[in-house]
Amino acid sequence: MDPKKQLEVLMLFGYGQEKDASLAYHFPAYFVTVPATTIYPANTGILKKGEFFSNFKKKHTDEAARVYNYLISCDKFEDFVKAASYFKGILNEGLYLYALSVALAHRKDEHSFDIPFLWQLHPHAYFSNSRIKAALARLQLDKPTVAESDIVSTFVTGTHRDPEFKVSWWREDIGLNWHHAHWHQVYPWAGIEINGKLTTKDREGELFYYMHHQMLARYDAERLAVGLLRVIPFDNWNIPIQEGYDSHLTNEYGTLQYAPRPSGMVLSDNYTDPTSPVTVHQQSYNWNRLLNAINTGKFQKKDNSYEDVNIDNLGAAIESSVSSPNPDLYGSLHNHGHDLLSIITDPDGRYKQAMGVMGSVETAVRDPVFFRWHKYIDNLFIMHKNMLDPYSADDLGFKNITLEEISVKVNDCDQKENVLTTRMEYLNVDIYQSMFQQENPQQSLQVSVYRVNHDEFEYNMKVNNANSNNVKAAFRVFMAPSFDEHSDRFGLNEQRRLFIEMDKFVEELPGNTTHEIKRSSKLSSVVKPPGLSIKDILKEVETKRKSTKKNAESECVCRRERYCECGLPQNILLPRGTESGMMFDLFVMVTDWGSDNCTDNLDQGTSYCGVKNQKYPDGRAMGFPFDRKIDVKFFNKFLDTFVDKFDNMLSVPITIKTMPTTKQTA
Ligand code: CUO
Repeated sequence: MDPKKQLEVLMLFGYGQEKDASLAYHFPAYFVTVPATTIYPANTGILKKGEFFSNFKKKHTDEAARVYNYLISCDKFEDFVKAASYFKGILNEGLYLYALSVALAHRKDEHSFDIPFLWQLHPHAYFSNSRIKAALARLQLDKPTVAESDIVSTFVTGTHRDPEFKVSWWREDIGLNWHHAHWHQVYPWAGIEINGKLTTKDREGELFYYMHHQMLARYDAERLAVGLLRVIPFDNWNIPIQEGYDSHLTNEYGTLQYAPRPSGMVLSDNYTDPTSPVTVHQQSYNWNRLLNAINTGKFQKKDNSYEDVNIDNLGAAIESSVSSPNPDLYGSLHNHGHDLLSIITDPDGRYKQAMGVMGSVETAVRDPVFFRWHKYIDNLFIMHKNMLDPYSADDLGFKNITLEEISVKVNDCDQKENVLTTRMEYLNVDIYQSMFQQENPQQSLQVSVYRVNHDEFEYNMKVNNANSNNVKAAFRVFMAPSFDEHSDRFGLNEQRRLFIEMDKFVEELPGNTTHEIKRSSKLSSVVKPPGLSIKDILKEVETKRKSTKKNAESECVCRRERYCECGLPQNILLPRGTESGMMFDLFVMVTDWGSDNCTDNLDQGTSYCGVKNQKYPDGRAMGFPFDRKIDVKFFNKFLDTFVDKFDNMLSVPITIKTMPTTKQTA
């Protein structure tokens, strides 16, 4: 890390605001006022400050893409900082934050930079204005700690009259929302410009399917635990949507409220911009064309040639990203769905209402309709997957490798083997140094968050390699609820869709031996490292500045060389379960990492974000082996009969118990 550059990056996010004289020596003069020059892209600064930026409106994202692609193209860091400072002055706040984040995720600087928690940069997308105001008021009284009344007001978005409120704590988890927003910054559908062409990244369309598919699987596990039905896809657009939602969020000035979405609304055409309306009919046409492509296995291209449908180009077409095989024909089904749902209460803008949370990747996950919309989208991917041949015995097996035992155990606890424990907890987070407030590094502004967490646990596995040589093996760890809404055991081809990826890691297995593996839950490939606040980053900057140059060089192992702010937050790794204990099937499969044809770089967060500027680090289909129908010749209705057929797989029933206690975490 170069401390000077890291500090400049923090400044671009708003830290400093040229007000802290003690830090002034760090700041180049060009931070103060940056004049426009003819080299900066035109058509920027169109979306006015104070308005809501939507990731699903083409005009907004096109403007953002002009900015981030310019920022990525600045070879010299100093030019990047100058340009970003200029844009900070003229752009809409949300658009600037998104464009700067995308640029930093894709620039090829010598070292990557630490980016603070998104809720610290943009707290209004995570906390209601009234909670932020209450915290500020406490600060002025010199009582920065969280008051009991504030903890209670964590539950402001609903009541138990609404069944969906039973799982609002999960949808509103700030780490989950951060994960979703960050994923879309790393994979922006408007594309990254390479050699003058807008492109998407390796397997971006497939990852669009898979990352959202996994969110659905996790959400369904939470719903089953509280007695709700699994998500019903939003596929009849002409009937009222029963599940309403009010986020209680506003813009950063508290002047515009994200529009609440009352129960019983019906989708209407979006005529807020009559020059480019988004209509429900058009969505139906696009849906039909996509169905036709899936059923025939062919996309029709612009020049009337055909391209075979695969999961990656299907993801690009449905989202739709710049890699869509034919955007004129297949439209923008997913993005327009978000858009229509976000303006459902004021579809032609006659009341000048702001959009609802479905319009932004930072907030969309909060709304129950997000999951209904994405289940509908997921169904299209499943239709395609269901048309593929099931995996063969060769695909599924691993010769001479026998998985002999698997189990899980909570660390440092008397809990029995194969019983995992979760609990709800309160966490105080500091949102003081945000983009929109003046700051004093000595102070903190605490807001209490109510969230699930689990006791750390360990996987224990025993695997035999009967080959004479060493073998590199991938361990694919999944779990899924064992019983459906009626307490009937899930059949495998239904349960398939509910398997949650828990971890994926590579081990070298010595020849002719039985190998014991212990793997900590903390290392999971689906979670991100804990993340850093602005204060944490400043502390690192200060340490680096004080260290000798030699030390600074040797210490320069940058934690963001990968996309390591990607992935689920640690606290959400395990489904919450129930007080009496919810049954899950833990499944582990060992595959040949040699033929999986990948790098060994399976680190935290890689399952959902890949590795920066490299190919996705797993050659198998995402979700393998559950992404395709399982051939009936390999099983007799249930998972255990499938596992019995293959030595390289095992499953074991486990229980997840949620403990009745809550605890305060600093
Ligand atoms: Cu992530 Cu719909 O794509 O929100």
